[in-house]
Amino acid sequence: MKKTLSITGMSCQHCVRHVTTALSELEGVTNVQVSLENKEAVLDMAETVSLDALKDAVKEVGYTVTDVK
Ligand SMILES: [Cu+2]
Repeated sequence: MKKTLSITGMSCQHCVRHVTTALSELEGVTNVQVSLENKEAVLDMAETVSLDALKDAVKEVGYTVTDVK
């Protein structure tokens, strides 16, 4: 299942790396692609992954998910 997360707070490639790592570490999440320009993360996830888990992982490293599509 492909998801696109809109994320606020990312300002440089360090931020991109933090978010990429945080999301990639979640069980069932793969192919994480974070774009600084588009302020979003695109990823594949298993149906067992909850949207809250995605949001919490991003929040824990200091950024905010504003939308999930
Ligand atoms: Cu940064």
